[in-house]
Amino acid sequence: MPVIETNTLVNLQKNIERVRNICILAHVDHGKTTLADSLVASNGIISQRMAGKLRYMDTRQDEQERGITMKSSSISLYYRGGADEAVGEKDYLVNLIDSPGHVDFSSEVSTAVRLCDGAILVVDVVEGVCPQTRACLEQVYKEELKPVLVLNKIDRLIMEMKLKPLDAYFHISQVLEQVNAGLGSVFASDVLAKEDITNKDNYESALEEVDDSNLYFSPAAGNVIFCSAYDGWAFSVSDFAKTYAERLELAQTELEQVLWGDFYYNAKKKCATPGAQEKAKKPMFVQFVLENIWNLYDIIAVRKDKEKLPIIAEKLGITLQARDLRVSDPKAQIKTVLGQWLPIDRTVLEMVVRHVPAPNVISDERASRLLFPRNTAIDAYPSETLMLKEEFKRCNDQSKNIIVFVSKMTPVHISQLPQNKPKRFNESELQARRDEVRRRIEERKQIAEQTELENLTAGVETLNVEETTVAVTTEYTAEAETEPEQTEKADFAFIAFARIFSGTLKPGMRLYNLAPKHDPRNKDQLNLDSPYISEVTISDLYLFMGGELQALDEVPAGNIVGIGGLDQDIVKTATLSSTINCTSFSELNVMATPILRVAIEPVHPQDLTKLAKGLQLLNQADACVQVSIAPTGEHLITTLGEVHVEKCVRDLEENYAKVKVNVSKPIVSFRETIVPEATVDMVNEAIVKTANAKDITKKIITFQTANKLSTLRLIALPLPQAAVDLLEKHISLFKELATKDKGAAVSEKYATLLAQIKFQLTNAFAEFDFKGLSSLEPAQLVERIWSLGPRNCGTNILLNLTDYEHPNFWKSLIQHADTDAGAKITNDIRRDYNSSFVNGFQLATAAGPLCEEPMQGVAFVVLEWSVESCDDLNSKSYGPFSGQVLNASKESCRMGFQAQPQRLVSPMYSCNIVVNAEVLGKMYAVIGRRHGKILSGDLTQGSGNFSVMAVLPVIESFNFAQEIRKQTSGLACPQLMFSHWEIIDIDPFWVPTTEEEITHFGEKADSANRAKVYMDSVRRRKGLYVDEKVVEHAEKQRTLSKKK
Ligand SMILES: Nc1nc2c(ncn2[C@@H]2O[C@H](COP(=O)(O)OP(=O)(O)OP(=O)(O)O)[C@@H](O)[C@H]2O)c(=O)[nH]1
Ligand SMILES: [Mg+2]
Repeated sequence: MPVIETNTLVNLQKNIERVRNICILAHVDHGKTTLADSLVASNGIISQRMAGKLRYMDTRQDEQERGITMKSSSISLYYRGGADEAVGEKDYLVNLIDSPGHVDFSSEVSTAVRLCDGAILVVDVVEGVCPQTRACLEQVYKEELKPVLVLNKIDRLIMEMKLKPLDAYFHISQVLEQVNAGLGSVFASDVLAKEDITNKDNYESALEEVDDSNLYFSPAAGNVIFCSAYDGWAFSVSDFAKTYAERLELAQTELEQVLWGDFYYNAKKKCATPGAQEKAKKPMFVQFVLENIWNLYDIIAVRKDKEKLPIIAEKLGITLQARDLRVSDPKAQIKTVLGQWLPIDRTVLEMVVRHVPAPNVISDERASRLLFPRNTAIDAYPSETLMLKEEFKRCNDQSKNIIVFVSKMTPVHISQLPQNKPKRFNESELQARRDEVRRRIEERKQIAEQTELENLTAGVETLNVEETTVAVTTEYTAEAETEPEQTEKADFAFIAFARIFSGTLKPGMRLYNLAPKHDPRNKDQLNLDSPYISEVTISDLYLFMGGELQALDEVPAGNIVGIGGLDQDIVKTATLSSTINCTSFSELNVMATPILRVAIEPVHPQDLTKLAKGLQLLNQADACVQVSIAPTGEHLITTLGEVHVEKCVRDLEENYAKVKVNVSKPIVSFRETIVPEATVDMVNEAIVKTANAKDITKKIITFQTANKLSTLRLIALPLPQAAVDLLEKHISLFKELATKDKGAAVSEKYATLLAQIKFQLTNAFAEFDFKGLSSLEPAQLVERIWSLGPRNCGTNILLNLTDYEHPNFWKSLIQHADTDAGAKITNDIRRDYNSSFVNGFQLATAAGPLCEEPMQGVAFVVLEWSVESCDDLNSKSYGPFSGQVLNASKESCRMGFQAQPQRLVSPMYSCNIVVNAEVLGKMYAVIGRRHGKILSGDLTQGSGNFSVMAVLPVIESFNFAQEIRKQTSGLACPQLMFSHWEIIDIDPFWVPTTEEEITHFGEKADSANRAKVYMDSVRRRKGLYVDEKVVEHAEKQRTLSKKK
């Protein structure tokens, strides 16, 4: 295949109907990059023979070394349709983005998905649906992409698992079912989330009413490909339907419907009949498809029967070169034979072109979702903005309104930029160069002859040699001097990875960069003085070709493009437009939140400024890293996992900061909570409670402000788990509503959602044990919620049971933040100190007493709050009264918390590990040692492997992957993923009290208390007081020196 000229691609960019933007998604190692290789080879960029081995899209050195993709990268491919009538013999441009499958780089997937209209979902048929596959399905659904399913690594069923065609068929059907079940559950949860489930009857009807017939993957619907990316072949059922239509005397379209599924071929009646399994017949897919492929593998790879090869080739209608027949490697031969018979590039690209819509086919819903933020009413936008949606849907390259979305900033070494690369010469320039070189050689020859003659006569050869060496050295040093200066400038340029949604982009254009807070509904913001609008200049445009870039003169709407010159203006994502009436694009759907934090410091303190600069660049280059500075002055990076930390450190050391750095042990966040009194002690003996211990009033805190003019009484109680889960689930919603622009109306949808949450919270409150302190109904209690904390959105509740009437929490979320949310106008003096009280609660919940970590699941029930009205409130001796109220509220919350049994809450990772029976025991041991729990460990059907699902505390997870790999001789390779928060059910302050406990643990309970160890490590890190004795028994210490 000849290399495709850039011109061909550029011309196709203008023909919007012929453009397709797609990404390849899958779980790690399912074969995305291998598949991309085959498609790249179809454009002659790499050779067919090297496809699958080269992994062309993995351009980073560590990607090649580790064999995993770490970033998403794009390439533009040319495809000429042909085989399919719908596609026709036309030229197409396919912009393909390869994405990483490792969970640590999942936000790179989000950046890719946003720019595309379709996705190739790859699933390894042996491993089946894995956690990231589900996450990808969710992304595809949320971004409304048209997916195509590729069932990859079919060759492993033949060569590795040695399955018979019929068993393989059942195995593949199971995998397909799994994928569809995954898609179904994403779909169901979305439908249910939209419905109003406060009405019980709705629950059933919601799912029944929606049409999901087009949702699923099915070979008959033509959106499933069977493939072996490594062996270079792939087919869809229509390929075989075409071949067999004539022989079986059936119409091709009819055959497509029955070739997959429970149909067998009735040779007598010459028709496809359903019920193959019931009648113990061979399904048609086995008879006409799988058996053929199994046969070829048997002849070529198992029996290595070279004589049969030419006969097979003739039957399949392919030509084999003499060289192909001589090759001794059976894998290479498979690739030649099956690759020609069922070419992977043609099958995949054909399906993509047919299935994935062109960029100008954007549904109304998708356009609205991209352009308008979720919680706002669309009607409130000015007509200019609403009109943009129409242009956006048409994807018009002639439009004067330009809309561009930048999903990430890609670092590119400046030597890779086309303007810095040596220019390609055309033929006449080349000829001129050749002449010039020839002339110079002639000249040098003459000079050499001349000098030789002179030297001979003068006899001073040695001197001459010295001179030349000197000359060479000076030249070299001159070069060496200039080089560091260049690197000082900037080694990397950041190229914006973007898609044009409307208009045509040209270098030199000036556009507005619209910050996320830019809102055209707000008239005050619709002028250039708005702080959310800045102007940027487009300096260069590029076409992404894997690791290479090609300069472009203009790019029309609907295409993926690289934009230069925005380094200083954009950090991660941005919306660029020629009009300020455009909205800022909605945020990317993130699949995972970064939780692994490490502190970074330079080995040599003088390099600190370089490190700070490097961190800034890293922040820009990596979509999922968060860079911050701790209050203690440490530089922190928050990442998605260990592999991600390694990548960031490598980038810092080699590219961005160029200094050696020390990386701290990971810093893990904890949470603090309280639990109901234990009924059994640490040795499982029932605790007999004294009347005193049962007395709940002992737990009520009474606190007075310093000037004694305000008194409050409160108690801390553990919230029911259902309520905690509910609040946790909706944290982002509360956050969004709490920080929303003042005056902005909330959309109808959000009001319904809040009503639903209120309803569910009422149900959860039914379990709330108030210890007889309140006789209110759950629904009334929900109304009495004063605030959530910390930051107005956490899982802790401030509950007001006093006679004071607080501003209604629920109404304040929906309405204007400044109005007193429906509360009656009162002259209650406490109203003036309302915010001080709430802020005290916010501060207390943001940093608990155990180790200053946020609280979780605590209800602070205020039983009394009085303020004596008197002129002396702000008297000088005690400071402002509002400050005193804040302090009183904060301190009493902390004391109330301490009056209850306290616990640490640890973040937990979940991991899915597939191992064989031999190493299962070792793996259990590793998990047990790290205080993990096995949730399930089932035998996977047909493979003798166990699929183990486990959870383990994040703090115990360091080097877990490495240890497991070592213990199982590299057979198991777990991926850790954040799963949930779990209470560590050990009192950090526990000391043995009952007789049994003392017998069991000893008086001092020297065996380490895990919760205390965690707590102390956090306290030590934060420089808080740690209650520990360095020397326990000083008098018992003795010197073990020999007595003489
Ligand atoms: N047997 C077999 N191996 C395959 C096939 N496709 C890919 N592989 C192998 O699977 C491994 C992973 O392939 P990659 O293409 O790097 O997988 P990936 O999905 O890009 O992985 P990440 O980018 O890290 O998520 C490589 O060792 C490939 O050689 C296939 O069809 N058959
Ligand atoms: Mg890859």
